[in-house]
Amino acid sequence: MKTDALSWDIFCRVIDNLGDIGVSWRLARQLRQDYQQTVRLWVDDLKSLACIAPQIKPELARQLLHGVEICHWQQPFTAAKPADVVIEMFACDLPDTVVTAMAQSKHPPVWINLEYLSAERWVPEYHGLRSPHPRHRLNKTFFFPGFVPGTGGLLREKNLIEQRQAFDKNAEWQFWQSIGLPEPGADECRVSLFCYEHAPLATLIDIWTQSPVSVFLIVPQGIVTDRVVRIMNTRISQIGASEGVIKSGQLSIQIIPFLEQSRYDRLLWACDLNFVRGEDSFVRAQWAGKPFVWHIYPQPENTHWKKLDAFLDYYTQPAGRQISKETADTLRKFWYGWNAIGAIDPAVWLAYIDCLDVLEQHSTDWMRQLTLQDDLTCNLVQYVGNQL
Ligand code: TRH
Repeated sequence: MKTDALSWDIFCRVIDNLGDIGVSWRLARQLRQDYQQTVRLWVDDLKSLACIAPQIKPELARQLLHGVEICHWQQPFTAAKPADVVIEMFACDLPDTVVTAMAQSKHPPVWINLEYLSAERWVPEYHGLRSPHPRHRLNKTFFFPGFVPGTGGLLREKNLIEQRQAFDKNAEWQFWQSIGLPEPGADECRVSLFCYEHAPLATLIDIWTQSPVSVFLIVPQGIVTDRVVRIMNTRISQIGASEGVIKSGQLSIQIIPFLEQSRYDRLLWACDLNFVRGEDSFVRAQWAGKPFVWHIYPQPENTHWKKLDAFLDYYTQPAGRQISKETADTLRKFWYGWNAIGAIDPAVWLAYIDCLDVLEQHSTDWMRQLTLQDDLTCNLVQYVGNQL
C-alpha cells in the first residue's frame, strides 16, 4: 500500500454555517499531522475558515497553517498541476479546468467525493461505490462517513482520545479561567449551547429559569446569541455579579467569544451537557464522552427527522452497556422536542436531567465503542494506497 508523501487537494465550497469548512479543515490537518501528507486546501470562503482558525488571513490567496497550504478558490480557476488525490467535499463540483487537468494527467488522481455524515441504514451499501465520469476517463469514488463498520468511519485524530483522557480537573479549571468563567458551583449543571436559530430557546430558557437544577449556560458568540439576550431581556433578569453573566432564577448565562476549533473541544470536554448541531460539533461531542443533545441541520419536508431517528436508533442500543428503555425514551423525547418533533416541557427536561449520570456513563461507553473502528482519515489513506 503506497501512501508515503502523497499530495492531496481538498476542495471545499462553504454552503452556509461552518460545518463544510469545519470538517475540511480537520481532515486537512489530520492528513498532514498524522500521515505527513502534502495537503492543499482550496476554500472559496476564507472568512468562514478564519472563524474557526483565527490565524487565517482571508485576504491572502495562499498561506500555510499547521503545515497545510490554504489556497483561495477563486473563479475563474486556473488549474494547478493536480495532486495524487483530489477530494471533493460534499459534492461541491470541482472547477472544469481541474477535471480536465486530472483527465490529461499521465497518472489520473484518485478522485473521492466525501459525503455528509449519516447514520441511515443505506450508507454502508453506498460507501465506496465508484462512478465513471461521463466525458473523461476518470472515476469518482463516493466515500461515506459513518458510525459502523462498512462505512468510512468518523474523523478522529490519532492523539484525540489520549488528549481527552489527560483533560483532568486541573486542566478543566485552567480552561474555565482562560475563558473568564468561575469554577462550576457544587450542584450546578454547566451546559454549552450551539444550535440553529429555530431552536425552541425561549421555552427551554423559561424551563431552566424555574428548574430545581441550576443551569450555567455558555453560549459561544454566533447566530443565536442575540436571540438569547433578547429572550433574557424580556424576562426579569439582572446582570449577575461577575461581568457579563445574565441571571434569571436558576439560570445563569455567559456569552463567550467564538472559540478556535481545538479550544471548542475543551468546552465540550469541560461541560456537563453539550447542545451541538450539524455534523462536526455533533461528532466532537461524541468524542467528548459527555451527554449531548443534537440540533440536526434542517432539510426540506423534514427529511432530517429520518436522519435524527437513524442516529438515535444506534445511540440508544449500543453493543456495550445497554441503557434502559425508559432512559432511551426519555432521551429521544428530549431530542425530539429540541428538534420540533413534539414539545419540550418542564417534565421532559426534569426526566432528562434525572438521567444525566446514566447518560454520562453511556456517552463514555459510546465513545469507546466508536474508537473500535478505524477513523475516516485512516480509511481514506488506506483506500488511496490500494488504488495506486
Ligand atoms: O456550523 P454547522 O451548522 O455546519 C453545518 C453542518 O455541517 C451541516 O451538516 C451542513 O450541511 C451545513 O453546515 C452546510 O455545524 P457543525 O457541523 O458543527 O460545524 C461547526 C464548526 O464550528 C465545527 O467545526 C465546530 C466549530 N466551532 C468552533 O470552532 N468554535 C466554536 O466556538 C463553535 C461553537 C463551533
